[in-house]
Amino acid sequence: MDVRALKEMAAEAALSYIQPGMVVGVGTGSTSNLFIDALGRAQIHVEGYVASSLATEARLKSLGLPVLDLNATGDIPVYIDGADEIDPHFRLIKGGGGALTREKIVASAARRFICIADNSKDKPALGSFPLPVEVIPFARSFVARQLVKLGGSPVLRKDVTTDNGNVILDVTGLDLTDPLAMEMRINSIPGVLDNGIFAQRRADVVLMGSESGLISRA
Ligand code: ABF
Repeated sequence: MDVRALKEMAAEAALSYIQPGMVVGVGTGSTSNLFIDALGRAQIHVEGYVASSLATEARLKSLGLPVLDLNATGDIPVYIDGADEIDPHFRLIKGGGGALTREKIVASAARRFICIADNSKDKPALGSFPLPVEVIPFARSFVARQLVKLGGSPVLRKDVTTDNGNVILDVTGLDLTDPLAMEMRINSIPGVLDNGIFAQRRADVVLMGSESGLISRA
């Protein structure tokens, strides 16, 4: 089975968490795109979808799926999104696609966060994937120096401007043995909008496609 088929297995399984009439948060990335395609085929009569990026909004709309503004919805029953790394406690690294801030906002507004992935994302601990940090351009250099003081090696992601008009620093070398502490520490640097550690708001359910079938953890 190729990786796409494993992602599709997880994306299809996530459909069972959606009930008619719900507001559903939708993530960003290739696995989320497969989930959106599955939504297009399933045509569940939801109230609408809250998109975690402009790309997701465009894909939902291209399939005729109704998109809602987060400011016009209350709490969201369920959020479905992918990840770059998943640890055994359902803490995540996200943001390889650059949409981490809106993803964290929608995940935090959701009562349940269902993480969908192929099982290559299953890790004993976080930290091999470079940590994305969204930074206000004015503060780029200052924030990079603070990240070096924390033990990291930040690299500016080339030719990327986020949906919020910011830049991304991809950081290797950080000690993520306490992901929650590092999430908070990085977010306390002035100029950082958010970072891709999802420890404060972890996933509630993990659905992973694997060669031996769907792995479902809750
Ligand atoms: C988003 O998509 C991101 O947070 C993460 O970077 C990425 C997951 O990668 P993919 O689904 O493309 O494998 O959820």
